[in-house]
Amino acid sequence: MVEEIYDDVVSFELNINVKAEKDSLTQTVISLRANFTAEAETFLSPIRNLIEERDQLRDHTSTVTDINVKAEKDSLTETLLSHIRNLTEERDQLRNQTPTGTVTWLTHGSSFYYRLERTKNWNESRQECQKKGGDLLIINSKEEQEFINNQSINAWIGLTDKEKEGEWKWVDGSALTTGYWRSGEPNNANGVEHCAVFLVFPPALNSWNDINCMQPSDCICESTKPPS
Ligand code: MMA
Ligand code: CA
Repeated sequence: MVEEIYDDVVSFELNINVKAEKDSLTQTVISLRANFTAEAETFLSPIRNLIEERDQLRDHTSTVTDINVKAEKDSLTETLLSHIRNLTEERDQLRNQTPTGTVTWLTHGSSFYYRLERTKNWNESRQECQKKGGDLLIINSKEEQEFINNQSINAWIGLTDKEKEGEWKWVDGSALTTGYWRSGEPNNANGVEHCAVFLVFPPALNSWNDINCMQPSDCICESTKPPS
């Protein structure tokens, strides 16, 4: 009995000691943790500042780039627009130098060729040519193709397949034998292209394209006598 009590007292004391030790260790851990956090903060805060600074620089850089690109674009646009204005003015002045109704013509071989600059669709152009005693141009030889090609004009010629798709005929009713089509032409784009035009750019012997007959264009007339 006495031994048992003794044992109890001893184990009670032991427990008290263990608890005290545990409490002190806990205190140590808490204070170590606090120190660590404080110390970590002294490292982290400069890094945070750097990250913030980097982000600000990034934003700034992209704004500066955007501004430069926009300025350059605006200035190029302005340059282009002013070129267009000048060219338009020049064209209008040149147009005005040729009074309406004045026809310039060229002789070549046994034909007279003249260009009507008032843009009309294919039928109207043909009528204009006929009014002047001719008809839309018919090309019978490579030599004639080269001669007209050298005049560098985008204009209707007397060639159409509007009666039957793919059957190209000259205005005198004869069938086309040798054509000077651009590569890929005639392609009857969108199924609406039945009249032939010269397309001077880029320069090539094969210079014809088929386009919509309703599109306005200049035209080349041909006649056996000077235009009336
Ligand atoms: C393209 C090409 C031609 C067609 C025109 C119509 C620019 O060239 O498809 O064959 O006649 O378009 O505008
Ligand atoms: Ca075409």
